[in-house]
Amino acid sequence: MGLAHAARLKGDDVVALAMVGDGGTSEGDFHEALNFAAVWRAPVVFLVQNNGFAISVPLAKQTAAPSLAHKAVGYGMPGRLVDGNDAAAVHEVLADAVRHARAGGGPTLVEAITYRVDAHTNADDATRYRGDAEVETWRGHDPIDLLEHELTARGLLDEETKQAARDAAETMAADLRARMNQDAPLDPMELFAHVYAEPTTQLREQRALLQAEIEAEQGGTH
Ligand SMILES: Cc1ncc(C[n+]2csc(CCOP(=O)(O)OP(=O)(O)O)c2C)c(N)n1
Repeated sequence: MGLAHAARLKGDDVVALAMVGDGGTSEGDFHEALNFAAVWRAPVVFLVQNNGFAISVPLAKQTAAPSLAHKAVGYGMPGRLVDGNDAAAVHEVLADAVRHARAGGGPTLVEAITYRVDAHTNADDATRYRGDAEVETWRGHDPIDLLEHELTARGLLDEETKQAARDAAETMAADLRARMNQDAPLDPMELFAHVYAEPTTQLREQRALLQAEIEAEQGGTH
């Protein structure tokens, strides 16, 4: 929201896309951003990826609204609900919202309905809070499979193009992993810099503790 507003003040032709999860819509920042965006008619599109869960918390415990898109009404902006597993539909709705923002119409709230078929992280056991049947149903609605099926049925995708897309994706992923592994190691002591102009007593104590730990480790006593 801030970026979109700043861009407009500077006269830059920018539309910002802000993405948030269903759980994220319960945060105060979400409401403040939507409110300011609508009041200032900022060129921003809010995309809520509603995958049903915030880690283990289901949507019913995040909101009592009929849908997350409904929230747009209260802020005074258009709200759109779209099948998040239908790539063409998502593209259509977002393109519309971007055109609306670019023309000075202000923000749009888009809710894309989807599902998180895997656990939140590898530390999360999703079987504790949902059934297998539900997961299997959604596996059958994989957005990439659906798009592939649709394009193939329309004669717009052949085996060669599919393989080229898979190869390009693999190359991109491998390149990203390689570049991440090349990141220079960070100095852990930097954790304490730039927090306060004058470090607090507590921060100085923590800094000394970490320094001692690092020195002990380097000295081989651990
Ligand atoms: C302010 C804050 N509170 C709590 C967390 C811990 N946390 C990390 S992810 C997450 C759930 C987010 O849910 P959602 O927005 O639906 O995203 P998704 O699970 O789909 O990635 C929480 C509570 C956090 N990162 N920041």
